[in-house]
Amino acid sequence: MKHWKSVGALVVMATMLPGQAPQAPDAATAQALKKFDEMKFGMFIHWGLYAIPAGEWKGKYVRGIGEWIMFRERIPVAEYGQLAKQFNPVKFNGGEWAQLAKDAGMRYMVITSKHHDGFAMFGSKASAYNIVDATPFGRDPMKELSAACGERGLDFGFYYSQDQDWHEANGRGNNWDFPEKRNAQPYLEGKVFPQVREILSGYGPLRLIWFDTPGLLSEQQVTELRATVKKLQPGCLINQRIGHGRHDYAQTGDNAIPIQVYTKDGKWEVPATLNDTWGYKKNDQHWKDPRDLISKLCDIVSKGGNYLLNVGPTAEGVIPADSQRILRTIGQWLAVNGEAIYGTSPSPFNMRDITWRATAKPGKLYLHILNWPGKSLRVEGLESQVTKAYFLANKAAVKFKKAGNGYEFALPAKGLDENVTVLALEIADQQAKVADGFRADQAPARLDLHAWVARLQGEEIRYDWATQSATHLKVFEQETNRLLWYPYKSLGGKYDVEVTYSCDNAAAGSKFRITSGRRGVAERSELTGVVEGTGGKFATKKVAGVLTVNPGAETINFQLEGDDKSAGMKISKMTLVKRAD
Ligand code: FHN
Repeated sequence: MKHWKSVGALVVMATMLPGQAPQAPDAATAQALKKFDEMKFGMFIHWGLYAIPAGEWKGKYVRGIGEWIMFRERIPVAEYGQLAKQFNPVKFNGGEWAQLAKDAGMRYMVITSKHHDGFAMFGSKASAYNIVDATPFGRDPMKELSAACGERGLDFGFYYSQDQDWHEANGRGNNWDFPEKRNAQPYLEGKVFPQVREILSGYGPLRLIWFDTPGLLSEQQVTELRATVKKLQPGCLINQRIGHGRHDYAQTGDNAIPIQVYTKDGKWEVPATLNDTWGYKKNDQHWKDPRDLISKLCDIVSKGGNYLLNVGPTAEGVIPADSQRILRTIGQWLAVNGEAIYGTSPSPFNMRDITWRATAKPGKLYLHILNWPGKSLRVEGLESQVTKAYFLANKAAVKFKKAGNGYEFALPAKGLDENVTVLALEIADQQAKVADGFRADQAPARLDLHAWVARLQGEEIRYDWATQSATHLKVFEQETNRLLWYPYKSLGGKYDVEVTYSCDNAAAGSKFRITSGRRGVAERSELTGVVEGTGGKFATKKVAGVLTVNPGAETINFQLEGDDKSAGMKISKMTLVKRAD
């Protein structure tokens, strides 16, 4: 069971990223970045041999993300490679996939050309372990897909796992077939550089190349990898997971959304799942609610990011029906409200709660109402004069008045849209003026970290919309379900901490732990406490001690320790109160 721990270690390398400045852009890169920033929403596709076992090996359910099955089960290369002989996605239709992305309002697509299992999903001369040469399918689906995207005006890009390759003795990760010390250079020269050249040469202009789990490659190797890309397509953007700061734009961790507006390290993107896996897993039916995803899109864009939302097609080449339903719902929302998303700039306000988010265009503000506040919406700190307010959904004028340090808008009792209603404001300034204390670059003195903003990590953890809280905080020997918030340079200092939760008296008693730190870095701050019974009602409890958040801290975590007696507790938020000392 020891190897489960190393899954964590390998994934960690992919997530401890924001905080590095990107490479200074040349003209082609700068132009591509501008386009990329405008697009906001893209489709991620994880498709490979792992779609055949689909989360089950030899009749046994395998926990965790589906595309990691080879690693988790330590399946020998010779055995896993047999899957290629069965791979025959006869229902694959590139036009349908591209059309789905288009219908969803997505503006770009990124698909796995080679994941960590080492199998190329394109016709490769550099390795016979590829979809054209090793499967009965015998076609190159990437040709069809890149063409279908081009026809529909969607930008196209490839995911490529550069360091991890469990098929190769000199790739990283497979120590069950290849226990000897690895030498990355021959693997890079024999497979990675040639395949990267292939995908940059045979599939038209790529908007981006998406490397992953940079891991252990040297700075020189990564610099050469970057040069290989830019030599063939200077305008092809390179994501942060290339490693060593050789990127054009950044990623947050998987499913990780910064708690505040984040513009310090250039453009960034949130890679995220529709359920709990990237590659298809037949048992994973934990589909996220379209309302949640639409709200997350607003949240991410208001903070400065793009949203790269994943689908995991089956081995037959079909995108699961639930994924299609969810994506088309998002597309319908964007058809009405896209003006408030595409081509916008981030919120000029800081995020105080989860009632609304804002995006901006010159002379305009868009207020995305995520949780309907009743008959009026107060927007504190807005100093620019509002000249007009209306809903994007029906263009109906909304009454407003100046109130205190901001504005108050009169709302109907219910939202116009069951997902998110957007209120558009015309303002007298090109860029909104916002009062001190409310501006995007200032964290509120009492900062509520809502469960909704956290990454909910684990297969069992759930978000309960009715109470806006997270529950099912299960603890397993190798994994713990938990909430993670991502400050990404927006915080720094010492904080008193309060936790708002509910717990039945009979289920009380588990120890909880709150930590702040950067993974892979020993220094971290930690508080512990015991879950108290609240008679099932929400109550706010102060935690003993002081939490130190380093300005470079990547996460703030909440989890139960030791036993899962209180797993059914519901946590709605953690509040950080800045201390004077
Ligand atoms: O290990 C991969 C994982 O399988 C998946 O591809 C995600 C997508 O962002 N990236 C890695 C983990 O961060």
